[in-house]
Parts: sequence; C-alpha cells; structure tokens
Amino acid sequence: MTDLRTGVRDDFAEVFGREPDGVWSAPGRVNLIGEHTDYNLGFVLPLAINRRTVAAVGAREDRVVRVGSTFADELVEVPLDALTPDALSGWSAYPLGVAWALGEFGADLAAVPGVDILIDSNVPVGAGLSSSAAIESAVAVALNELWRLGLDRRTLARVGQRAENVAVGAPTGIMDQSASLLGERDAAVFLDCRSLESQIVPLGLEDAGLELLIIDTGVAHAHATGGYADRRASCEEGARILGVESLRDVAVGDLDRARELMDDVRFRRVRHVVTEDQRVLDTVRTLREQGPQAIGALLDASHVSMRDDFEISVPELDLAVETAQANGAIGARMTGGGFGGSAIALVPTDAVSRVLVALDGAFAEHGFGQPEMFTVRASEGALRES
Ligand code: GAF
Repeated sequence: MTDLRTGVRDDFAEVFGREPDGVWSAPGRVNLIGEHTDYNLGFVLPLAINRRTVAAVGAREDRVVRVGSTFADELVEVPLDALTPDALSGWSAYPLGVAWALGEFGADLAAVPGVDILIDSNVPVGAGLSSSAAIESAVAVALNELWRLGLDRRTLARVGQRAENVAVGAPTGIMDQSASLLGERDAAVFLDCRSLESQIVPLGLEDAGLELLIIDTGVAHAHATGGYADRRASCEEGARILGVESLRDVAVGDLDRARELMDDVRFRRVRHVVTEDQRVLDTVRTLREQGPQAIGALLDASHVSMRDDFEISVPELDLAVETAQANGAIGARMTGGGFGGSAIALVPTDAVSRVLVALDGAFAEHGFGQPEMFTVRASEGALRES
C-alpha cells in the first residue's frame, strides 16, 4: 500500500510536472452474500478488501480535466464544459463519469476548477472484485474534497453508480460503491439497498481462525453486456407480474403464488432473489449470534441458488466451490455478478494450503487455466492518504 501511495505521487509528478494536492484511495470489494439483490432493492453484505486504487489529484487553473493511469498508456483530456456521458469511453469513463455524475447530484460544475488525476491500482481487473467501483470511489472522495462539495458517502455511492450506469453503460446496482466507500476493517457492510441505511457487522475471522480465500477463475466477465442485464430485466418483469415495486417486496412465503403466475425460468430467477435476501438476513443474524464459523451453510446455499435458479455460474466457478468445500472450506460460493470472475471460500487457517493444492490440481485435471488465489482481509473504505 505504501508503495502504491508514494508511487502514484511520483507518477503524477512525472506526468503532470508538479505535485498533486493530495492522494486518495478506495478499496475493491468482495460480497460475502447477497447477489443480484441490490438492484431489486434488497439486502447485501459485502466487505471492502485490502486491495486498493489510489488517485493523486491536483486542481488546475483552467477548466480542463486530465486523467492518466498506470494501466493505460494515454492521457485523456476533456474540458469540464464538454463533460457529457456521450463524450466518454474506455477506462477513463469511470473517473470522468464520476466528475460528470457529481453534477447530477447537486455539484455546480460551472464553479469548480479543472483537475489533473493520476490513477494506480492493485485491485485485479476482471476478477469480480470491483476494480471499477474502486476507481469511482477514489475519484469521488477526491473531487468531493477538492471541490468542497460536502456530499456524504451514501450520495457518493450513488454518484459512482450513476457514472457506471450512464457513462460506462453497465446497469449495475449500488452494492460495489457502497462497500468501497463504507467498508471498515474486520467488518462487513450490511446494506438495505432500498433505504440505503447501512450497519457495520464485525466479522471476527481472525479470532475464529478463518481465512477468506479468493479464487479468481480468470474467466472474464463484463456487466455492460449480456447476462447481467438479462437477469436484471427478468427480475423487473417478475416484480411486474407480481404487482410489486421490486422483488424486495416478495417474501419467501409468497413463492407458491409466484410459481403459479409465471413460467419456470422466471420463477427460478425470482426465487433466487427472494431466498437470497433471506439468506443475507440470516447471515447477519448468525454472525452476530454465533460468529463466522456458523455461516458456511448459508454461503453454500447461496451458490446452489445462483448455479441452479439464477444460472449465472460457470463450470470453473462450480469447480472452485466444490473443490474448496471438499478440502476443508466451511463454506464457499461464487461472488459478484457471475458469468466468470471469482469464488470465495471461508477456510480454517490450517486448511488453506490443502485447499490451494487441491484447487491447483482440480483446475489442471479439468483442463482449465490455473486460478489466481489469495486471501483478503476486510479493510477500511475510501480515505485520504496524504
Ligand atoms: C455486480 C454489480 F455491479 C453489483 O451492483 C451487483 O448487482 C453484483 O454484480 C451482483 O450482486 O458486482
């Protein structure tokens, strides 16, 4: 982290020929449980991880925004007055989309100075760990402070989501930005995606002798296209058929009626969301009453629901989950939007090496590319570094 923070200052000086006004950072996230529930206005339980994006930012004397990064060999320059979603594309749509979206949430962009932004990150891209939300959140807290906007974190999460929905074109929910902005060390963020009320839920993994293992399958996924948008549309249609504003308004006890009103595929999409909301509530209660050793079965059930009902898993994710479970994990599930990306496994510390060896072997045996595997800790959300 120190390297990332000092490195981005040096990079900023090299690219822009001066010192930044400050360095801000924001983490990636993993979702412990509550998948595809956020845009259905239900519950999620993500955590911020110890992989971060850093943004060095300096105000300019004119009204131009320039953004560079260590991962793309280009400097993108847009006058603030020409900052519209249509003008944005590629990786820079994330940071520049945030600058635009701040204006949608009350910032007077006609009254702020231009900025130079330099971004670096150690959040793996395409792993389902929200590298995009980490960029959005780091830039959002930086501009909020430099432009003296005074927006609270909940609003900044909505800013990041708006950037992603409109400037990037991915119809994602509010979970990832909320985790990146609200996360705390050794805790998960329990978020009600309708009210946007959140509570911090201590995880106690270390005391319980557990590690949170990420298994990045390397199978690429993109939320701007394909299955994610299709599942979202399917849920909205399910809510319409049931005559409710969103699937948040459907209880597990209503599922029999739902089954009668829709075809089997749509019913299973609805059942995933409705039961997943309940699993989030059960997980929060179990964590508080019994600790993390007791949540394994809920994680396992979440995976089965995503595999069989929501149908967003892929063979590599299923193999990761089954292999981890068979070799000592107390619970495992795919995490994030699906169709690729990562699985998580809660593993007793003394079983981690066995699980890693078994996963390596299983992926090789199936002819899949080797997964990237590493443990993460729940970490603090976005902050000013220097
Ligand atoms: C992606 C989206 F960005 C989130 O909003 C959420 O819907 C998640 O997939 C699925 O739970 O990470």
